[in-house]
Amino acid sequence: MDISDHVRQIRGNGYTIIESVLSEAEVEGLKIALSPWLQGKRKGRNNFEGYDTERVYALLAKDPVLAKVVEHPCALAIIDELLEADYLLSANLAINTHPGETRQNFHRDNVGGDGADPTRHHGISTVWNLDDFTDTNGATEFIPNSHSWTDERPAEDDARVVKAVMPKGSVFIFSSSLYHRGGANHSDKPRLAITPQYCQPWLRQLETMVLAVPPNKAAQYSDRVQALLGYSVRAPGFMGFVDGVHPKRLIDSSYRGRKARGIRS
Ligand SMILES: O=C(O)CCC(=O)C(=O)O
Repeated sequence: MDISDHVRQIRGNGYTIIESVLSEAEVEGLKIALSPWLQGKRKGRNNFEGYDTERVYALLAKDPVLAKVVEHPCALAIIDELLEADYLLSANLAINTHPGETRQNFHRDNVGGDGADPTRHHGISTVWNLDDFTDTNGATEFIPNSHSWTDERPAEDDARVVKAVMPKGSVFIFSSSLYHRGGANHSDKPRLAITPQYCQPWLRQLETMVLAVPPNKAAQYSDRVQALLGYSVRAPGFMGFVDGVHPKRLIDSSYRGRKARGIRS
């Protein structure tokens, strides 16, 4: 399938899967970058986050290697076709679902609250699996076509549920209006994934990214990643400006200041 097939698939069915995008070495590099944060201390605080699931937020403040999936051309080429120019990174977290974790409730990402129109793409979410997603270890579950539902809600035992079974290094890309949930992990090993989620430029981001990744950290990233974080201005107009100037000026001055003080970014 080429990009237009994936775009058609997401518009039509709400999702697509691209298998084995990342090499073995890339998957390993991402796991190593995450490992200091996955020491069993960041378990979820409620049923949604999962009491047997580690969640690590603000990933781009933790290790620059983790930007690989945020700006992966394979995903962005598809999302560019589905969201408006200047779209943003809404959330970017790692989810390590441990054995014994139960399934989440079905939900949509970035719907924008009650009264939002679920038939519009408010965002596109991605799930990059760093372990194989199998029938038993908690692969993301979803209901095909549910991105276009206006009034219908899925029952938790809905028979139409499909699991995103895929070999590690793959990406599941879906409309944020698609009903989905993390599955239950009945296996004996944790299941790790990174989920960068993107939203329209007129929506509030789930994570306040310019605080999560302040200018001195954002300086090390590409222009594209900086723009996705929110160091950008929505054209036409100047939504997002700061103190009368483009927010990237803050990065540039922070970068210059750090360089002058001999600090590596
Ligand atoms: O862990 C997963 O597979 C999906 C998690 C999810 O949908 C969420 O936390 O919003």
